[in-house]
Amino acid sequence: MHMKIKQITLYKIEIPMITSFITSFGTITKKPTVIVKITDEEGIEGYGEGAALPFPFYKPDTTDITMLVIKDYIAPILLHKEFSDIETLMALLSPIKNHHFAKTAIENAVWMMLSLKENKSLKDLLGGQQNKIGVGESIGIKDTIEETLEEVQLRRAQGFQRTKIKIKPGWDITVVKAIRDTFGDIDLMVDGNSAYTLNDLKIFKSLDTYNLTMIEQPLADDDIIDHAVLQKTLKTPICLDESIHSAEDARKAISINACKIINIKPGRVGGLLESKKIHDICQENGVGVWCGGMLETGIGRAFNIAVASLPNYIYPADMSPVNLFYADDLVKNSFTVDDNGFVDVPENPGLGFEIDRQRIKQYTVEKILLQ
Ligand code: OSB
Ligand code: MG
Repeated sequence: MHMKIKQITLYKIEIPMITSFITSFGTITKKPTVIVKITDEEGIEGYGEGAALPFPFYKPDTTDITMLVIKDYIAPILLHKEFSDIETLMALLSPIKNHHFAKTAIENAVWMMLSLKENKSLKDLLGGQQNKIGVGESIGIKDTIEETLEEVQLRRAQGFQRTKIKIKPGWDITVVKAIRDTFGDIDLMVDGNSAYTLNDLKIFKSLDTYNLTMIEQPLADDDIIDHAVLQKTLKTPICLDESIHSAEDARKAISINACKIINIKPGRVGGLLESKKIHDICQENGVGVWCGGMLETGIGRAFNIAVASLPNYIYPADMSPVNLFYADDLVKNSFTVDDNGFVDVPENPGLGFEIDRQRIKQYTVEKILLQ
């Protein structure tokens, strides 16, 4: 399939959040995002999202850096250049180091374009096999344990399959204990977002007695060595998030037993193709994966849903509906979670959801046309 991008439109979007999301690295009260629209010579369009955070406290990238990298580095490489598939697209972008959120925005848009041109769903293009994916909620740090218990109760009643709570030193064992005491043996996990070190071994030894499904990214994002040391002392599987940027990272982490599970976020690893490669290497090594999120709008979430249909996505995804965090969405028929905690994987070509151009316009705070 020959593709050539004639025009890239960059939108910095800001939809008001209806609730803050508190993690060990900071509080997210505003979540601007980057939407790209690409147009080819036949007028076919693709949309993608680069869902970096507004600050460099999760990964070095930010929303503004993502805008800049697309404008000054990705667009000059890609515009009017012919390429045949996603592999060649990513090879063209490979001189740009990291900046995975920016690459993901473009890569997503090309997947959507390809899906329309080939008249095949994203799921089929990727080789997905699951028609629906299980979903859990990621619950931010709250002021009180009571508030946390209420949220767990509400989401469980709505069908969400597992509960993930954000932890930080001082907000870990007591919350886990309170949830276990109240809800018994539910599917429960914690996410440390790199807030701990090996000096906190006592905390992990205690968490290890609560039968958690996994402990997500307890230690530094650049330290798979210490994660391997920690994993050796724990029964609870460690899941890596921030430490994994590529299939190569996954291979290395698996080879030293730094984790037993990997959270794959397309935005963090540079798109769906790299996500699939990580999925494959994990599958070959008996390491289960699941789809994480970056509080994307319905556009970014659509790509996450598609890739999560691959067979080795065996744990529930962080796929809360967009309206849990935002006052509005950029697609008209946003996904919903059913009573059993499943989200349907679209079967139609393209994004699978209808883009709401009027909403994109309404929430755009900066627009750049590149051609
Ligand atoms: O560590 O998984 C994380 C959100 C922003 C940054 C990091 C993380 C998260 C989440 C939210 O946990 C998951 C979602 O998008 O629903
Ligand atoms: Mg995480």
